[in-house]
Amino acid sequence: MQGIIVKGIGGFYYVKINDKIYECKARGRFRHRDLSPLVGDNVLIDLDKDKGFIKEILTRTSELIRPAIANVTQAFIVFAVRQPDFNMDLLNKFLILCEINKLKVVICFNKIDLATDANLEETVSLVKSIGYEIIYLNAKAEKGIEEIKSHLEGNVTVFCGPSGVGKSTILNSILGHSAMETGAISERLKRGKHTTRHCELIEIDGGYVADSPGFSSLDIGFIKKESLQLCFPEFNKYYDECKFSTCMHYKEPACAVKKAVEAGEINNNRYNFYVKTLEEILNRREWK
Ligand SMILES: Nc1nc2c(ncn2[C@@H]2O[C@H](COP(=O)(O)OP(=O)(O)OP(=O)(O)O)[C@@H](O)[C@H]2O)c(=O)[nH]1
Ligand SMILES: [Mg+2]
Ligand SMILES: [Zn+2]
Repeated sequence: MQGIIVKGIGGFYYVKINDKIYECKARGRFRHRDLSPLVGDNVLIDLDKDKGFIKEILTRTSELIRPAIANVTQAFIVFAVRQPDFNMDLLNKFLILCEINKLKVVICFNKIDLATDANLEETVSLVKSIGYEIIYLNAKAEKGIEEIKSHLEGNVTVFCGPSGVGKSTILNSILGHSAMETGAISERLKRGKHTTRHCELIEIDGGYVADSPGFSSLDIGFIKKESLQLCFPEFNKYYDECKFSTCMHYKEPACAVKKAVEAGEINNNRYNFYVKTLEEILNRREWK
């Protein structure tokens, strides 16, 4: 029988087949192959009364490490305009991971009720220059929720972002009830309390949505240096004009990407992040 893993807790996987959920264990052989089942995996299971065993994981179309989830088709990257403060480096890293996995991306700015005009404008113009779709929300007052809903059909959508930005609050507004636990921002630390502990898929009209635990760091060190530039979609239209076909847009002369940065067509901040990440990747290789 084939189903989809909607939740995984303490070595048990909850596999949905039609409208029933089966508690399953994974067969040991996955561990030998360094493969463990993920939420979102399409799996084949054997049933013994009501207990199930996962016997095969079907090929994944995408795989995220943080949050750990498979077969997602789109990511809503959620940040708050304040409480906790917006973090451009973290957004850049997550965008890279989404591009590597070829996911559709929507950037959500939540808590617009807390924004002072100046800080919102600055952040937004930086993010707009990248070119991704942006949705503004005040999830507590259910503002922006309809716009989110209009993107969900036919997709497996993960909501990700730092702790306390309001991912679970958005999910609850979409679902129309408090399915997810939410937590107030810590007054002392000014950040979330890491309320959500697990990824969980929830079926909605014509698709799935997943809440996920907040994160404060992401590892992108495994990316190949040649792949990195492909993760910056706004560089795309300039590649062909670089003098060298192998141009990394780094120290090479006659680089069209660098010219576009100088001309203000590509955002400086994004280019600097590209260079910083490229150098990290290059340095890592040297020491190996
Ligand atoms: N002012 C304001 N507060 C909000 C808004 N959306 C959510 N919150 C509050 O922000 C706090 C954190 O919300 P959560 O939904 O738990 O955040 P989360 O992103 O799920 O956090 P983790 O589960 O820790 O990753 C809660 O106290 C929410 O009530 C909003 O639009 N405006
Ligand atoms: Mg949460
Ligand atoms: Zn170049």
